[in-house]
Amino acid sequence: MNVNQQTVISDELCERFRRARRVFVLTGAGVSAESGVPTFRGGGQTAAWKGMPFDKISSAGMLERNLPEVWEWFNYRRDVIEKIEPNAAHHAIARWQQRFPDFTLVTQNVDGLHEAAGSKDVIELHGNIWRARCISCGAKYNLRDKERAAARDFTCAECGNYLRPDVVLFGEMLPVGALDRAVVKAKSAELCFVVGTSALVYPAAGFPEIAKAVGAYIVEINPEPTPLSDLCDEVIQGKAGEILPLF
Ligand code: BJW
Repeated sequence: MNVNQQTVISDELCERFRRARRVFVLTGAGVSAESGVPTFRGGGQTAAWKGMPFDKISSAGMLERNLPEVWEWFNYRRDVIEKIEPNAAHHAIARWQQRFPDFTLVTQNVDGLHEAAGSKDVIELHGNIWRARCISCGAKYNLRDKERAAARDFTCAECGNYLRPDVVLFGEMLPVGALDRAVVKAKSAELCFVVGTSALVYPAAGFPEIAKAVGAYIVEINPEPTPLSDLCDEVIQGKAGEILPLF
């Protein structure tokens, strides 16, 4: 194990951060936790909806069996997220984009808070809760469109078939373009931050391994250890909103 467990940033990391050109950041639900978005796992708890674990309700099987129930779960979550603002972690990551010549932000989050903080070209691996997609023709709809969202009319204006949330559920393939871009960037990273993810869900959890294999320095920021902690060069145990603004 090569873990420097600490609550402050080491001199080595400061120096690497100062000199880095190619920086790769992978975020998960923990980066939005301090904004008030519930995580899926962590703190010994697992999210559930009406007693159903989230990996059942957010699954390809449930979408086939009970699309209205899936919509109810996502409508509920949009209602929660709508009132929420980006936090200091989202803002720090948005600033990093200005600082590094080659900066990549890959998020597993569907909440859109990185964009709200000003991040550009975010690779959204698991889609976005503010979009719907036709199950038949693939037409996409912006659910920030108040009229459509208020009507909760989830049928396609193009072909009349059902819409579904434009997110990647368990057992579904990730958007190929997003996955390919993330792999290419992970393969050229010098410095890789893994922030607020339990690192249990693949393929996202594989990116730090890819970056490590090409010699990148891997830094994890999380209040709890994860299966990736042992791979990391530094583990900063703490909240993203408190640690990231220190850089
Ligand atoms: C803080 C904090 C603070 C708290 N500051 N931190 C290889 C091996 C085994 C299985 C597979 C494999 N490859 C693929 C699979 C199957 C599956 C998978 O990975 N399963 C594992 C769980 C075993 N993967 C898939 O199905 C993916 N599809 C795929 O690979 O297709 C091909 C294929 C299919 C089937 C079989 C094989 C291949 C798709 C995955 C889609 C994930 N979708 C979800 C739901 C999205 C929609 C929705 O929002 O409902 O995405 S699941 C859920 O987990 C969500 C998240 O993006 C994802 C990751 O969670 P994340 O972000 O890590 O959050 P948490 O809650 O888990 O952790 C929060 C962390 O924050 C904790 O560590 C806290 O400590 C920390 N924290 N406060 C910093 N303030």
